[in-house]
Amino acid sequence: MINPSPSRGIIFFLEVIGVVTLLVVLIVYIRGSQFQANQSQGKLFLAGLPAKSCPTQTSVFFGPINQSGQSGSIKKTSSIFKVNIESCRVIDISQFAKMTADNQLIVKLPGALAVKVNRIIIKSASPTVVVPLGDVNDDGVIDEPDANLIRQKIFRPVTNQELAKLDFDQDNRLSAIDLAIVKNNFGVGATLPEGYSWPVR
Ligand SMILES: [Ca+2]
Ligand SMILES: [Ca+2]
Repeated sequence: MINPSPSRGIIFFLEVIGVVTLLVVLIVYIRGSQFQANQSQGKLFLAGLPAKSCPTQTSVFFGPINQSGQSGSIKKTSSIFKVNIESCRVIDISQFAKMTADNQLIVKLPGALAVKVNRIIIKSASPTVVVPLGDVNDDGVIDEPDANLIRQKIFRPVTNQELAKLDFDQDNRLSAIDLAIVKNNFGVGATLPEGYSWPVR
């Protein structure tokens, strides 16, 4: 007669090991998530930038959604902030944390379209916005005129001032990659409320 007790004991032991392992994995995962959330608190991450691109400063608009005349309490110039970019990709937005449903946050990098950042993005674990580069002429749209400005200068000597405006991948030369970045980002970005204008590069 076979005694089933040893095999049942082994199975029970394996089940306990399995449960403990699962608990450990879950605890590590939850602690990792909390750590990531804490690390991201008050930070906004920039995506969609070329590898060598390292913007150092951005313009941030923070103000009421409706600016059509009744919002006299906020002066226009006080609603646009210059914010430094940390590690080429991170913006500290903790000063705008008290964002309500009546406010909006818009981020604009030089040469890029403005990006609206809604409250859902800000409250996520790793708030991230994609930055559409390519607005050469700073008119709030990335389209053929921007691409043509690069075509006119490509393969020709350019001044440092022109390079600062046209070299989107920041490899210190004007190439087909800069043109491709513009063409890939054809589209319309977020605009400022009426009466505002972004600082021109
Ligand atoms: Ca443009
Ligand atoms: Ca380039």
